[in-house]
Amino acid sequence: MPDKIVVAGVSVDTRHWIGGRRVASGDTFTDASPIDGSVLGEIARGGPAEAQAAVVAARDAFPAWAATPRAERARLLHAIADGVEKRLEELAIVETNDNGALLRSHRRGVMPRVAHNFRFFADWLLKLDHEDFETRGHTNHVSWDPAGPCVLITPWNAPLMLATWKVAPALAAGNTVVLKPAEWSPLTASLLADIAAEAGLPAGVLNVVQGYGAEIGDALTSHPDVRRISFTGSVPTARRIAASAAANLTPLSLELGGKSPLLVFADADLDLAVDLAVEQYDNAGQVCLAATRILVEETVAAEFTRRFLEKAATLTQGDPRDEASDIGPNIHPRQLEKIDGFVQRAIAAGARAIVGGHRGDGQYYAPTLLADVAQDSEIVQEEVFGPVLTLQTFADEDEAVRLANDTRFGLAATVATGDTRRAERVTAQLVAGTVWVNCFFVRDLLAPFGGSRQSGVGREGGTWSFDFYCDLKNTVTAPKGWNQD
Ligand code: TXE
Repeated sequence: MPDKIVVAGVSVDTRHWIGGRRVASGDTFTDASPIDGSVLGEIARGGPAEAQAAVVAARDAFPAWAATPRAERARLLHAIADGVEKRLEELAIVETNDNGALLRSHRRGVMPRVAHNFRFFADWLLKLDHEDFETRGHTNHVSWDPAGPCVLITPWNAPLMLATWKVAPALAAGNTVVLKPAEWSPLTASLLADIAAEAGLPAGVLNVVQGYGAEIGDALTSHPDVRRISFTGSVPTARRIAASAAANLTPLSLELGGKSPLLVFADADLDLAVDLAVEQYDNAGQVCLAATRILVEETVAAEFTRRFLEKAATLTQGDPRDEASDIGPNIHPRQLEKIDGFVQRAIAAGARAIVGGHRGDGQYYAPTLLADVAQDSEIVQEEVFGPVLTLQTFADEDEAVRLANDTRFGLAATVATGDTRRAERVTAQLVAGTVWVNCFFVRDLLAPFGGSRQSGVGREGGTWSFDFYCDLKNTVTAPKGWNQD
């Protein structure tokens, strides 16, 4: 297996990055591009041995990194952000070739945010306050202690973005990291390892292992030296990880799927509501937050649908490297099959495709809107993770809230209304980690992010990230002179 492959002119190392060294595996897996199915290269296929080596490297590097002054840790994180910005175009083009998301989004939105993830947590680290207070003359000192080696397991829908949401706060907190990116999009994690090394991050502080979750995952998540596990991905995999982590009661952060609603009230700006609805096709629908259940007040449903059709007809589906494209391919032939399975079963059960309802060419799926769907049907209850939306109507506010909350998920919800009072009433009743009113996808790292119900456990962002990645310690010191003659 060659140690490096060239993707769109960018050289990417296909080996693991463990303890500051590139490490090959005997076996490999094939990484293909969703754009045209072409093989990008063979990637090191890690298993228990690589998991063990990476956790040991992280464990050995931990004491020195934890003891590194905060200002120095912050400086190194800013240096990584500089490296991301310097190689922004390379990261953008490699990510697009690897996961099929739009190049223009990677260039202008995602990769700048990747750099921001490092800067934000570097700055936050410096603001993190230790607390002191007194109890009957005794001093309480509450400190944010680094927890230890962290295993971070990430998905393919926004590979570097979601990886760095975890890597940046974990490193800032003084922890060491083993990052396992998804096997369908392994490349930018390898570039991140290069960037971190160039920035001067000490060996073993960030390790990257590649491979199939089923082969390397358990050895990582059941390892007794791992102090935190953070995972973004599917609910079934989260259950396996939670079971594996239970052996050592390793604390978990789980960011899982969703089946979020978009509630459109008759008093809403309908053009805005339609824009919000069509936005759900972004990233070919492979967004955990996507509001895939569109709930519209009966009286405006016909007009909403008419405008939706008009707007959807303006979308261009095509090569994600083309600046003119709005919707790219789906990640993998298996994902495409899964999406089509959901749609065809829904149609067989009586759903009506207002638009789409079928595959496109290659790995593309036609943007789809399905009406006449029952609330308890699979298409309304299960996460599709493709460009597939459902349309339902409601008679009044109570019914809107009831339908919105009738799900095992609770990641996000969006409300379109022109009535502030209504917005307050409705948002107060919705079960969701994030609720947007007349907007979507506005995400500040200061805010807590995560899901209720089966959409996840824990919150990421701002202080909440440090809550998770630190061991909070309270040290109580007796008053001077206590117990002394
Ligand atoms: O995800 P997995 P898959 C949802 C979405 C999608 C479905 C399936 O509905 O259609 O999940 O996607 C690693 N121990 N989301 O199967 O399996 C795996 O290698 C440890 C929502 O690709 O959850 C990868 O790195 N790790 C979502 C990561 O888990 C294991 C994003 C995610 O893969 C493992 C992705 C194991 N036993 C999918 N098995 C979101 N919330 O954004 C797998 N992995």
